[in-house]
Amino acid sequence: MRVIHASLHLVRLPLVHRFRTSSHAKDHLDHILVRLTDESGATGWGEIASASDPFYSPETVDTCWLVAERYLLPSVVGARWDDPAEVAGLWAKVRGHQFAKAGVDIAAWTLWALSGGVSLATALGGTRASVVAGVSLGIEPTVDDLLVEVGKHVDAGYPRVKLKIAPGWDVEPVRAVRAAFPDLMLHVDANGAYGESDDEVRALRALDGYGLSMIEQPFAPRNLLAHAALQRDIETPVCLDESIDTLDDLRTAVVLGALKVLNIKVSRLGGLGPAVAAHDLAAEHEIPVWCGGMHEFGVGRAANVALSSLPGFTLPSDVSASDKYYERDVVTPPITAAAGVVEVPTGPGLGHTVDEDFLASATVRSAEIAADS
Ligand code: OSB
Ligand code: MG
Repeated sequence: MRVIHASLHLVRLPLVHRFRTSSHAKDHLDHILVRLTDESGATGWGEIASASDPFYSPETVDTCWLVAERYLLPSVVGARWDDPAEVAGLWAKVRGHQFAKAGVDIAAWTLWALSGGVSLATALGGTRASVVAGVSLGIEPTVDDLLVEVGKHVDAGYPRVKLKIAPGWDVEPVRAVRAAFPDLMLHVDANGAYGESDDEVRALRALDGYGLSMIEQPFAPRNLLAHAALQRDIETPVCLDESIDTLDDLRTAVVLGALKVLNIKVSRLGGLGPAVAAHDLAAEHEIPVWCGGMHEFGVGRAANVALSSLPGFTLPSDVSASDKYYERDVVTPPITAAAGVVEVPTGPGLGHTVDEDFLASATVRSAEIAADS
């Protein structure tokens, strides 16, 4: 396989509902779509799902654009490779910048699957025909507003709800949601907002009494020791998200006892290849995994669905339908869920077509990189 042309498309979509986490609030998102074209004219799409600001990860849309345009795509365009797992080797000297790498990696996988006539899920080793989706709900202005949001998604059939928490917005909303929905599979995600003060650790320990399926990333990303200490004190599994950017991070966290559950995000790990490797390593240690999201547009969302079809993804993934976030998605058909279940496409490649006319109308900026000969 030889990619002879690549393009980047900065695309803006409005969100149907304002999303607030411990660090920020968003009304629209800008993601970068990556298109790779091979010698036969076949195209593979990927998505760089970085946030605009460096609050979840150090990367931003602007750093991703710079790194993809200056380093990643020039190393891929013109190079020969047989397997998408080799593509990361083309940019091996580039440290970090996982989100930027992930977008190009996804495009290479979708192009390869399409050319081989297999679905992306099959190319990755997926075994499930459908995946169970959960929803991630942001911090709401009031507990009553939150209860309305939870009710809406429970009514839509989603079997698992995750709530964003932050110091001061934790025990009270969790108690209210648990009282209203006693049997709901519920978990919380702090995005690293807690410190190790007595008050903040006490609040986290208090959450142990609400039958949560996990507490996700309570402490800062590099603070594995605090996660290990909390996990020793509580029954609820600690799940790591921001702490795990590489397989080395995962190995260290396992040795320290810093997690019982892993959130696998394609973007955070730098692509589908490393995401599959993290799935395999977690399985060796009997750590259940699920696929986290970054409010992906349809391209990244379809890649998350394909990944979630691997056997170790035994917990519901953040792969809710496109319409939870966007009025109109960049792919047709959009990703849909019925009673909280998303079917895994069986057609070649991504299984969804990029709507190029709509994409053009929502594109803010683009760039092209072509092979010299
Ligand atoms: O921590 O999982 C997170 C969105 C932006 C940044 C971080 C996170 C999230 C989500 C979104 O929870 C989940 C989704 O895409 O449905
Ligand atoms: Mg998270």
